Amino acid sequence: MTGGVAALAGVAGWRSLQGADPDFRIPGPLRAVHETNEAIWSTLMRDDHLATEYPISEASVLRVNGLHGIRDDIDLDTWEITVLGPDGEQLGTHALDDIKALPWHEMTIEHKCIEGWSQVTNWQGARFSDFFALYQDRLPDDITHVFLQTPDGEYYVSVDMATMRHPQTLLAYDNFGEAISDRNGAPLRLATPLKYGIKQIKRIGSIQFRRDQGADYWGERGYDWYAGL
Ligand SMILES: Nc1nc2c(c(=O)[nH]1)N[C@H]1C(S)=C(S)[C@@H](COP(=O)(O)O)O[C@H]1N2
Ligand SMILES: [Mo]
Repeated sequence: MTGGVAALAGVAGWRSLQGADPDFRIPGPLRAVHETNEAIWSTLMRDDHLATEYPISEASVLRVNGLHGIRDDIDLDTWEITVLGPDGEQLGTHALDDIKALPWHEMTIEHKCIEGWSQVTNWQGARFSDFFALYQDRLPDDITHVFLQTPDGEYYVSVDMATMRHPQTLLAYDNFGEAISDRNGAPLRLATPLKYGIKQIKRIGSIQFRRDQGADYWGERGYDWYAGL
């Protein structure tokens, strides 16, 4: 009896998902759950709340997972990132040395993938907040999100500004004192223990400061947009 009711509820639930008006290509009811998560987690997350860090002896080079936007060879000598403002205007470009000129930070954190695995790993690079400071004066004060894309545009993420400005959100170029490998995201990737792996884009090609959420590769494919930890 209970099973039968549950099964019926399941069918009804599925029908209502199918019939729902898709916005951002996610059925409405699912999106509502995601938005509730976002409200809860963004309230819990504070600048002074730091994710756990681990001794480096417990860490290992991250297993490679996800090759969207990084299958082609990359010429590390000519790579640069393009920085865009909210209306798509180009604000600047940077070679890796510009990022390396920012204060160096290191963290040994747990990387969590929504596929159900996690691994303690080490990242070294610049805080995104220090990078943002290079542009803050030239940006309107209503920037709410950052949109990052691979050079070929195949993989892209958007992340809320509170996460991007958190001290444990890095533009990472090294791990364990060595350059990040190509398949782990050379020459520059996002690293943060505040989000699942899906947000930690490898091989950043462009960064846009936005007034709205912006596109998100896995968000558009039904995963929780906020992807908070
Ligand atoms: N460009 C790009 N970045 C990406 C992905 C991807 O497919 N392409 N996958 C994401 C996912 S799901 C995870 S778990 C992490 C894995 O990083 P790793 O390969 O260094 O372990 O990268 C993230 N960043
Ligand atoms: Mo992942």
